[in-house]
Amino acid sequence: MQKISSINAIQVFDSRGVPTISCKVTLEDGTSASAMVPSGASTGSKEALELRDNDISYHGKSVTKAINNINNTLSALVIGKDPNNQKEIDESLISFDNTEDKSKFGANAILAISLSVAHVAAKANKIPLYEHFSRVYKDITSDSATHSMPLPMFNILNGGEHADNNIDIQEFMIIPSGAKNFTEVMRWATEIYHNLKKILQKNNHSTSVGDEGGFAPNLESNKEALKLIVDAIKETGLVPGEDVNIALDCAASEFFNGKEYILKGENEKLTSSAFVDYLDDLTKNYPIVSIEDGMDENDIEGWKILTDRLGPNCQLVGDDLFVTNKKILKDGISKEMANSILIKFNQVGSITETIETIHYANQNNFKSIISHRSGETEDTTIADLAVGLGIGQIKTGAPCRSDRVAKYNRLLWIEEESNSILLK
Ligand code: 2PG
Ligand code: MG
Repeated sequence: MQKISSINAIQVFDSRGVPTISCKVTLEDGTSASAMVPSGASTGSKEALELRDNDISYHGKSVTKAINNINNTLSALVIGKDPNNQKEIDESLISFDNTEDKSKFGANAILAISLSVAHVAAKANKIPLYEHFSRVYKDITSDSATHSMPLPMFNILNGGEHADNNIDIQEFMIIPSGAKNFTEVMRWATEIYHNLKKILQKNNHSTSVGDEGGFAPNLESNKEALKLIVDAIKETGLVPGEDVNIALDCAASEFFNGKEYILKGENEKLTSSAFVDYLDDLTKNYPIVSIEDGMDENDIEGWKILTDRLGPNCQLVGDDLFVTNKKILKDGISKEMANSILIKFNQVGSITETIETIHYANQNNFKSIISHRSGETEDTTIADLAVGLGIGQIKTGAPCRSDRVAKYNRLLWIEEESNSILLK
C-alpha cells in the first residue's frame, strides 16, 4: 500500500458561515482525499475540545491554531504511515496530544486527519467508503459489521438553540418506518415536508427554516408542533404511527435551570418527575417512538425516572449525556440511564474511538444513531459510516438545505450502486 506523503489543512466554512477545517491527505502515488469537520451548537459539557482561536477575527471562531497544529506538528506523526492502519494513526495522534479532551492540539484537528485518512484509504483500495469502514470496524473490534441502509430521522421542525422561535424542544423528527426502501423513505419525507410547509402557510405561520433545514415557526406549544406534523403525515396519505413515526430531541440541558425544566411555550416550570409525566403524556397522544436527551445531562435521577417509566416502550437516546464517549457510556449503562446512544464523531474526536463506542453499545444491546451536527458542511462521511457499520439509524436534518441533503443524496447513490444493501 502507498504510504501517506503529505497532509494539508485549510480553513473553510460550515453551514452557519462559521470557520471549520478541511484536511487533505495525499499518498506517495498522488492519490488524495479530503474531509471536513462539523460543529455543534447545543453541545454536551464533556465533549472533546473544539480548538478555536478566540481572537478578534471571525468573532473568535477562526481555527488557524488547529490548522497550524495539523500542518506543522501532527502531520509528522502520520506521514510515512499506511492509511489502512486507522487505529495506529488515531492512537498516535491521541497519545501525542495526551489530554483527556484533546485540548492540546484540538479534537477538530485530530478528527480532520482521522476522517481524511479513512477517505484516502478507501480511494486507494478502490472500494466505497462504507466498505472501508466495515474493514476498519473489523480491524478495531475483531467483529464483523453487516451493511444496511439506515432509517433516517428527518428534523422537519426546529426549535431550541437551532431556531429563533419560542419552541423549547430542539428537534421534531419524522421516521418513515414503513417505507420499503431508501428511495421511498425520501419520497415520503419530502412529501410530508412540503405538506407541512403548506399547512404552516395556511395557518399564517412563518416557513423560514432553522439551522437543520426544518421549519422554525412561532407556535403556541410543543403540542401544536406535534399536531401540525401529524396533520402533514395524514395530508400525505400516510398513517401516523404505522407508516411514519415521530422522534424528538428535547436537548433538555438547554432549558433546565439546575432544578426545573422551563417550558416557555407551555408557560410551565416542571420538576424532573413532572417533566417525565409531560413526556409520557406526549408519547401517549402522538406516535413518538424515540426521545433524545429527554433530561439534562447532569440530572441523573431524572434520567433514571425517565428510563424506568418510558424505556420499555420508547427509544431513549443519550446525546449530551454520553457524548460518544465509551467511558461515559459505560458509566451510564451501569446507572441504567437511556437505552441508546447518539453518535457524533466530533464529540470524541477520532474514527477509532467512535467505532469503539459503537461496538461497546452493540455489545450492551444499546442502539446507535449516527448523527450530523447543527453546523455541517457538504461532507457526507456519516452516510458511509451508517451503512458500513450497519447502524440502522441516521439523523441528518430536514430533507432541505444542501448541507443536510448531501448525506441523503449520498445514501441514494449507495442504494443505487448496491441494491443488495437493504434498510435495516
Ligand atoms: C443534537 C445536534 C444535532 P448540535 O443536539 O443532536 O442535531 O445538535 O450539533 O447543535 O449539538
Ligand atoms: Mg441532541
